[in-house]
Amino acid sequence: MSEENPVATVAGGGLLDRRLFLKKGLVFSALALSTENALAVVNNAPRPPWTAKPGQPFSNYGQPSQYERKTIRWTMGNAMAAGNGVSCTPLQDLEGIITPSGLHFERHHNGVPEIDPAQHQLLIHGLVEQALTFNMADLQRYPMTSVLCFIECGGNSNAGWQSKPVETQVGYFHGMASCSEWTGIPLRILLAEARVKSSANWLIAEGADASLMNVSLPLDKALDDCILALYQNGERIRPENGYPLRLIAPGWEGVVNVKWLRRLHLTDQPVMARNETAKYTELLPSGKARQFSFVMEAKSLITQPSFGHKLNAKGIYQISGLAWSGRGKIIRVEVSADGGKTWAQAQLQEPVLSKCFTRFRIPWHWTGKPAVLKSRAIDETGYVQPERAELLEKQGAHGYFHYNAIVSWEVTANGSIHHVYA
Ligand SMILES: Nc1nc2c(c(=O)[nH]1)N[C@H]1C(S)=C(S)[C@@H](COP(=O)(O)O)O[C@H]1N2
Ligand SMILES: [Mo]
Repeated sequence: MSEENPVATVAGGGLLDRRLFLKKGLVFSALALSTENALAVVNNAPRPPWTAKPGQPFSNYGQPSQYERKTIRWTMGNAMAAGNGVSCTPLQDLEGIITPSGLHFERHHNGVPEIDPAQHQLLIHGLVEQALTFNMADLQRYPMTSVLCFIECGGNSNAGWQSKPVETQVGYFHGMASCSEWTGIPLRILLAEARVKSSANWLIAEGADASLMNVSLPLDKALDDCILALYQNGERIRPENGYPLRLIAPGWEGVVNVKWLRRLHLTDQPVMARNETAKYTELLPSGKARQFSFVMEAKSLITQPSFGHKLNAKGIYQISGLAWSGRGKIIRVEVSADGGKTWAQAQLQEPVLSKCFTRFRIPWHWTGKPAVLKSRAIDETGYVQPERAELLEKQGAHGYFHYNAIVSWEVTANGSIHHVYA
């Protein structure tokens, strides 16, 4: 399409009104057929082989189509310590807001423990009137609730700190972020049962993996919206993501979402663990490091089209992407097709939930000229996702964690897509 489909642009570079998706007669790329030819397709085409014999029998646990075998997590292990590394969610290949459990990113410090739920226990102790232990069957009796939220590693997108734009697919760059429905027990219920002493301010959560990873969490957050999750997207949590029990701290950096949870120790001070001192802190231009920077600030990125995709023809495309904020709901996502000179408002797909992935979309008429696509998220606190230069000015150029700058995709005249700092 569509030199003959003149729709008014709402911003430079061919961005169209977000409501145009609802308009009839907008031509995307389907092959147009006459009625005669359409009938011929139905009547004369050879019958596809899968309609000629009965299909496969039932299966106990469904798997993706064999044609989708390329939609996988990219694993980045550590040659010296196989269990320490990450695998990334292929965000560029997914749609909607929920990450399939088998594609949720992974970050382990010492591998995935094989925990027998019949032997696993949770201990709550320290500054409480009554220390308690729970086995998994005990926990099943408590009232549960669901939280749909993203988990994002504080180190996600850290290639953005490099001085030259790294050319790789979205998932490899930004895929240490995923979104699930987590179901479990509000932590405040269990803390009330243990009767937390007024001297308690912190809670140290510890996992039952070989790294016994632990981190400190302010008690306020624990009492606010944390849950102890037993289920992920309806089924028991996958081993990689914390089976049989995990702490969920919505909107807060991945590391405090302790997996394989075995202990909650109530204290008056943080424990100063490795992952809140040596790691997951940010060196600032002043030379001081920022510690306990829990909240993941608003971020967005265009996943479709993005690096690795190719536009094969001029015409109308749907730009699609993800936005999220650890502070609450996304209220607006703006998209630019001219490198940030002008912006248009994208459509937010319902439901728009607090601390959850939000899917945005906007139609775009690509005329075949070079363009630079960007997206910018704004959350309910009024926070605006910064341009890269702004982020560097505030945080310095030597960061590693909490990179949330605007992402720019350059579309060249031949339709290939590159990552640029623009
Ligand atoms: N016990 C334990 N919990 C852990 C970790 C770990 O190695 N051990 N990694 C943390 C980090 S750094 C992140 S980003 C998240 C990743 O969660 P996921 O693997 O389910 O995506 O888990 C956190 N919880
Ligand atoms: Mo992390």
